[in-house]
Amino acid sequence: MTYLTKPKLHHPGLPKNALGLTRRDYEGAVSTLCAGCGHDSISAAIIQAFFELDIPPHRVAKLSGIGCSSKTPTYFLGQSHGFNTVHGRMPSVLTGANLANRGLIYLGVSGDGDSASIGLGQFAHVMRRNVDMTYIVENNGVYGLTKGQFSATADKGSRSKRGAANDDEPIDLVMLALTLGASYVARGFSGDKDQLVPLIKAAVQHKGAALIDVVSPCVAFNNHPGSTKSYDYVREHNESVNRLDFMPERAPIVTTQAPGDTRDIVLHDGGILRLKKLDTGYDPHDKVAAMTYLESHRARGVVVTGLLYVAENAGDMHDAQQTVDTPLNALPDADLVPGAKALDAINASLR
Ligand SMILES: Cc1ncc(C[n+]2csc(CCOP(=O)(O)OP(=O)(O)O)c2C)c(N)n1
Ligand code: SF4
Ligand SMILES: [Mg+2]
Repeated sequence: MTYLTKPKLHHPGLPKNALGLTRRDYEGAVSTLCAGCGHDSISAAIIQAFFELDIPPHRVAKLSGIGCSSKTPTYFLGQSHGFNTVHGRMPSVLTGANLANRGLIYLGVSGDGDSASIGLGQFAHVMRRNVDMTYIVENNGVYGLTKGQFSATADKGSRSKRGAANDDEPIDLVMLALTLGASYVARGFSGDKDQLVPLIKAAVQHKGAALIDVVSPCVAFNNHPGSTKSYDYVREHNESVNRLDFMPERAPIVTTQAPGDTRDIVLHDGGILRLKKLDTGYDPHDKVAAMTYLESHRARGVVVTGLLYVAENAGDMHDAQQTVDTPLNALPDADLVPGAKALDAINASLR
């Protein structure tokens, strides 16, 4: 059996969102991942975020590659569009889908092997193009599905379950996304749902490429004392740059904190991302400062989490390419096939 279905009956008392849907309507099949896998906590956070955002599930397209992490879209948003692509190739399929139909909400789910090893080139270009999407990397530092080989995000010196040390420098996808031009860059921890849910909600509402690198321990192969992606290591070395609340557009905006303690960021749909500052010097609009902050903390073995960088008005691939507003499947034949005269004109212009 490759997946289990859940009973369809809902308890009548379950809380409903503005669409009259319950949290159960945002779930998928029962997970077959190892008990305690961080990926399952991320699925739960995704379910919570989409439920709270009142998003109709059929408006979402969820895409993934190959890996335990890439299996997870089966376990959430069971009524959404789904495409499980080839290992490391999710970004190009997502880009194509987004170009064809900009009317959907795109959610890419990937692993550290899927994105930082085999799929690094694809990752780079989808960030560089600022494709409008939420891209979640479920980062455990290993190839979980193929039994625990180091991935390209494993920290130098960290040890495998069998004791071998990783000799190579890690790729930090957060740092890379900043360099490549992503307009929303965050890091979360699967064990901190209070931080992760608002990060996902704001990423979904952000226009442009939104990366959330989520440290997600693999309990089967990378949750031992020598690992820097274990539950214990991240709990002991996690430093959160900010705490967030996401407030939908319709919510009244009430300032309850003293000036200087919070900062409101208005997203393109009017939603408000309210940052509660934990580190007083941290400004998520300053990319260079974010990079310096990340690097100085990494050198001390500190895992920095929270919203690290956001550019609210960066635009996206459609703006850059000046595409039509209407999804291609909604364009009339006359626009899609302009006819021989238009073709002749194009050909003439190229002579
Ligand atoms: C082209 C190709 N190469 C290799 C594999 C074998 N393979 C499947 S999943 C995987 C690694 C998955 O690691 P990651 O993306 O970190 O996901 P995790 O299982 O850790 O969540 C590999 C190497 C494959 N399926 N396809
Ligand atoms: S092998 Fe690791 S990543 Fe895969 S389901 Fe088990 S705990 Fe999760
Ligand atoms: Mg992995």
